[in-house]
Amino acid sequence: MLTEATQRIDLVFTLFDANRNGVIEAEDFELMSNRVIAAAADSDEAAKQAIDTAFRRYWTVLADELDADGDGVVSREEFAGFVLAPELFGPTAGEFADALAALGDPDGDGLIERPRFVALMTAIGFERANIDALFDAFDPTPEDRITVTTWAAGIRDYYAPDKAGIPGDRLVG
Ligand SMILES: [Ca+2]
Ligand SMILES: [Ca+2]
Repeated sequence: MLTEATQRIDLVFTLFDANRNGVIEAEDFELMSNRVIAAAADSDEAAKQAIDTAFRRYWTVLADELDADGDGVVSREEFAGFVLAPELFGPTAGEFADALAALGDPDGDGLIERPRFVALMTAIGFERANIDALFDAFDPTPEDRITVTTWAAGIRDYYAPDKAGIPGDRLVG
């Protein structure tokens, strides 16, 4: 496990605890889902449904794998299992990545404009300066757009324990 990956995991816990009560639970994922969908009001219903499904599945997998004492919430200590077994979340993160990237491209041209990217990432809970640094790391076009596939791949890398020096590290710090 690389230090960069551990730092990303810490950030993930803080992000997932959307209602800031110190544990991760179903309500946190409902909050994130609602905020992200609100930030993508002009996306079609299928894309909104897909991201809502992805958020729900993410919580279900998280609870199944990490809620060791079965109290229905994942504590910071229990979340350490995320660090030990990130491969458990690969497929879930992949589905989430595809759904989120699709939500960022309502006109279906395969490109995501910076304002859209900022709106979605802000809704999830990231800081503006880090969001811009990440977007820049994805090597935007002269029109200040990135491709959907670049973003989806970036989200997958973010959850990979053996990756360092990736664009997602711009979100840490
Ligand atoms: Ca919470
Ligand atoms: Ca628990």
